[in-house]
Amino acid sequence: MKNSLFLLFALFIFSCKTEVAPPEAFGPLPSPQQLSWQEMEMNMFVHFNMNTFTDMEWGLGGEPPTSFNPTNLDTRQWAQIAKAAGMKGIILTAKHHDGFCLWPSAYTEHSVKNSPWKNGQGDVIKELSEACKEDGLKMGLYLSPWDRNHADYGTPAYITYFRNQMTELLTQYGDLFEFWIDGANGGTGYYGGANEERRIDRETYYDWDSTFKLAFQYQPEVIIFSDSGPGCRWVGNEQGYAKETNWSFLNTDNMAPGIADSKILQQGMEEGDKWIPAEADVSIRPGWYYHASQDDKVKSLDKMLEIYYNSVGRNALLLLNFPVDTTGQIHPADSARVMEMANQIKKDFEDNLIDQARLTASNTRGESDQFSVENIRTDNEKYWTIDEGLDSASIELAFDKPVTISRVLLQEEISLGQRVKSFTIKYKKDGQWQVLDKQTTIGYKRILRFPEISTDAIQIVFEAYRAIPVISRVGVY
Ligand code: FUL
Repeated sequence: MKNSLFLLFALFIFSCKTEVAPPEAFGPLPSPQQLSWQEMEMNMFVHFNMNTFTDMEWGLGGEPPTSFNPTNLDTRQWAQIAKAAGMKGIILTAKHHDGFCLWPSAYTEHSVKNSPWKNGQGDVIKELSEACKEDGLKMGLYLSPWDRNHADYGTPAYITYFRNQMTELLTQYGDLFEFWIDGANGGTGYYGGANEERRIDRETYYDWDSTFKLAFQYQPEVIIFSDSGPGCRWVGNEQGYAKETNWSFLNTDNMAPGIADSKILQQGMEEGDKWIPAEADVSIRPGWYYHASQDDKVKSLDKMLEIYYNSVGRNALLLLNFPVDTTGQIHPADSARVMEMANQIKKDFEDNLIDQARLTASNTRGESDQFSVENIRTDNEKYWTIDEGLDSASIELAFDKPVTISRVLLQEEISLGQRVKSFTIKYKKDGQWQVLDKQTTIGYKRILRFPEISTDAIQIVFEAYRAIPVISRVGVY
């Protein structure tokens, strides 16, 4: 009897040791759709529409549909470039501010159906959806709320029109991963021939809550982009970078599409009550639309890499725009540049030196293998975390032979929340710890770039966090 009690007790202790409870999720959390969206990391944006043919950035709305006439439209070419460059989806301007529709909408004559392209029988959205499917890419669409063509813009009738168009796009082309709501809204325009200035109340005119509800009725999984989400938020600039401190939280009181403080959007809100991660949009050229005069103004490789490191490397998704030209294809200068960028990124992360490191941690949750620091080596579901109540934690990478590095990559397990507020990276030089960098947030992914150093040990100290750090991956390159 005594023996069996002892055995039970031993079993109890043993099971306590092997089954340590994982940390509880903390704060606002991403939905499963937001999680998969974040993992896309880099997507293609395509600005191609009436402006392509009028050499404009913002058409006035009175352009004749006959001006739209690509000579050799090839959405497969777009998809192949996106895929080759490692992008996972394509978002196209189905309708920009000038109101011209790339699909034969039943609700307007201002569309491809009255253009000479394919004798009015064409549908660019359909062609893109097929190309994306063939290449395993996801498709998203931009539908401008501002419409400088429509006679009813500014009245309630236009809201019905806008929702009808949204319904067409969300029901006729398969799954959309993202629906893009731009903030520019109101001003002068053609407006069915009125040629006047019209202003709307950005907060109330669209009754966004009801409009989004309608969108979710058709596609419950779609990520809706706008200044204030709800799926993801504008990063607050069009240069393609987030701030170093970048929280995926936002408090959207007093915000709406087109109403937001861009400084806040660039870094999120540490105390925000909703998970609304940042999307950094930027064009590979100065303009969003194609202008032959910008053929020699494609961003340099250095600039492109800076954009990558300042977006993907700062907890944002990169939406890289290609101004498709009048043939209907991506210009060779742009495709060449994005491939240079993709190849360089691949090279930058080819050789992860963590493979050669011995890892130790200041603490491991319940001393359990389940939460071992070994988990940070690879990109899997497992992570390293610590016991509750500790107010600092660190990990150390030791190398038998000195390594030369110029990048460190960190990832939090964001399904459990974004937690880290500040961390310091140190490296050993002549037997002494030196500070390499002191930084703030991590989030889904944080990459630090710095001039090469040679070292035989690296230490990452997590100094402040909203809840104990949960680190899914570390890489050194
Ligand atoms: C802006 C628009 O006004 C530009 O034309 C472009 O579409 C850009 C992505 O968003 O707000």
